[in-house]
Amino acid sequence: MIMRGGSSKGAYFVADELPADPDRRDDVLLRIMGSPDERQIDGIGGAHPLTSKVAVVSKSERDDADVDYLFLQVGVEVPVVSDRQNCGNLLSGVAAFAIERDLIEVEPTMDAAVVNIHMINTGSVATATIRTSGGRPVYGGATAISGVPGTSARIRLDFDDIAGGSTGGALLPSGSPLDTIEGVDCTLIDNGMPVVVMRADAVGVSGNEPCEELEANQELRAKLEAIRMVAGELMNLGDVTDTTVPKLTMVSPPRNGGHLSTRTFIPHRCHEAIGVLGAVSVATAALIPGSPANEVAQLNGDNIVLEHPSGVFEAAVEARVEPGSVILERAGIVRTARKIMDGTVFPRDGAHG
Ligand code: NQM
Repeated sequence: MIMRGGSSKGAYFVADELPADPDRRDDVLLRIMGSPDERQIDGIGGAHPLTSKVAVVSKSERDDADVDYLFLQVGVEVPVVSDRQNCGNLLSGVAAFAIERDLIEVEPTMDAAVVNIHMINTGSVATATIRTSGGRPVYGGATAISGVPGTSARIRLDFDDIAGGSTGGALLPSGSPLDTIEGVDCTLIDNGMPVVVMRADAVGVSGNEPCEELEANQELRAKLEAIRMVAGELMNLGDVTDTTVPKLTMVSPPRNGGHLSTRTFIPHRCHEAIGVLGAVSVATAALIPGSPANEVAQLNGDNIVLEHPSGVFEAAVEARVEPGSVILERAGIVRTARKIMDGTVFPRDGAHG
């Protein structure tokens, strides 16, 4: 099934429809998406990291989860399928997909389903609350999210205990709220997604530029990549040359009624908006005194509105900030998702390399 999940789009599979062996599975996925090819012309990928994504879903054996969700990022121009990052946008479609495929049952009389989703990539559990009718998902509704035209049914995602999921367990994997890399002050944070957060003016931009302008700025990109390489080591991610984490977010004061302005590289293309868990991590950084995000943010309350290139993203982060520590209580966000098509995909023949 092809679904839009939040502001991304991907192919959703029931796990046992794919080869169990990860190498064979990845080979099939590359041939399904049409990778490697900058246009993904011979497959169903959308020629951008945000539309070259896969969700693999199955019933969960865990007591605290209904379904397991594995996220796979399929390279566009490189023949690489990576499970090194999670994706909160595709996560938005997982509950509806699980109901569509009868992996979970919903009482026909209920108008909502609460689905606990074990996120295999990071080992933590998210709770999705989605609208249902007659035991099936409802996609139509009045909720708008930036980066997606029109409105759809509201999906609430709540996260508990997601800090350090990719980086060894700590919210601040380097042990400090502030590291200086290549002369730039950064907060290295993982509250669901490993992100390097830095001030836009510290890398020579205003932070208000459109994505195309930032992507065309070779000096900026070289600087960001140099920072990312060092940050990867400090964040316990090792050599990150070929991985999609950590992400890089440049922050600046808000300009459009939000609390903080953002521009994010994921990590080589500029995000048209901001990732879900990426946003939760950046919003959390904004709460930490001494972090570059906290310096430029104009906060009031638990709900943090991040401005991004196509609008705003609101994250509710409940945390207790005490001298020397940040105790996270819960994070929640609102998304939408939609079933686009359901059918049979024909992987192209032959080797992908
Ligand atoms: O951060 C893009 C997206 C994402 C990831 C990326 C995401 C998240 O927008 O949870 O959703 O950062 O690669 O789909």
